[in-house]
Amino acid sequence: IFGGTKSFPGAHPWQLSLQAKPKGSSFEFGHICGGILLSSCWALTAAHCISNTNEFQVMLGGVKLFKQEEMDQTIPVVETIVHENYREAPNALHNDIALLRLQVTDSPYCAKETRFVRAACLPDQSFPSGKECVISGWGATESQRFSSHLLNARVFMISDQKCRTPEVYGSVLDDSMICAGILQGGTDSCKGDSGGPLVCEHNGTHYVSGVVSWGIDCARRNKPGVYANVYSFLDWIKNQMK
Ligand code: 4AZ
Repeated sequence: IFGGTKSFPGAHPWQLSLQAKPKGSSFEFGHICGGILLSSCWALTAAHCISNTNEFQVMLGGVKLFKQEEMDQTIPVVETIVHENYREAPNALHNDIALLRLQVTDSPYCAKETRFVRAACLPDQSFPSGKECVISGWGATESQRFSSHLLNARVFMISDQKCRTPEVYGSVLDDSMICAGILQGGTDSCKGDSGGPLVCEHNGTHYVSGVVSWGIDCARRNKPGVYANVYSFLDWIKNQMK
C-alpha cells in the first residue's frame, strides 16, 4: 500500500494473508498475496496469486506478518477455484478472481468469528464513482518491497468512463474490472497487496467491492489501481460456494 497508515488489530477483520510453499517442500509458508474472508470456510483472492505447484494456507486476524499473535488463525487451504475465464493479456488481467476453500477445523467451522476475524459481505450494488472506500494489505510501500505491518488507505471509486479514457487505461479494461484510487497519484495498492480487499461501507455494513488485481506501477498519476469487479462475479461466486 502506497500512501497508507498502519491498521489497528480488528480494523479489517476480513483481510487475510495468503501464504504459499512449493508442494511437498520443507520450506516455510511465505506471504504471496492478500485475500478476503467471505464466510467461515470461503475466501476470495486474485487468480494470478494461484499456481498448481504450490500449497496454500491463510493467516487471519493478525496485523503482523512475521510475529505469531494471540489473535491469529492459520488455516490450510483445501481447494483453490480459479475463474475459468481468467486470462493474462499483454496489458491487463481479465477475470482475475479465485475462491479459496478452507479446512474445517471445528466442524462446521473453518475460521472462527472473533473481534479480529469476520467475513465481509458480498455487494448487492456496484458503488458509484466518487464513493470513498478502503484498501489494505502487506504489499509494497514507497520504501519497501513489502510491509511487515498491515497497512490501509482511503481511495475513491473511479467511473469506467473516466478509467477507459486514453490518458488513463484506454480500451484494455472490461466489465470484470473496476478502477479505484486517487488520480493525482500517491495512494494505491501495489505488488503483494494483490488478492486483497477494496471494501466500501454502506449503512454500517462493509461490502467487498473489488479484489486487488493490477495497474501500471503503483500510485502514479492517472494510473489508479485496477480491481476485479466483485459485483460482476456474484453469480459465479455464489455458484462455486454452493
Ligand atoms: C502487482 O504487480 C500490482 N497499483 C498490484 C496492484 C497494482 C499494481 C501492480 C495496483 O501485483
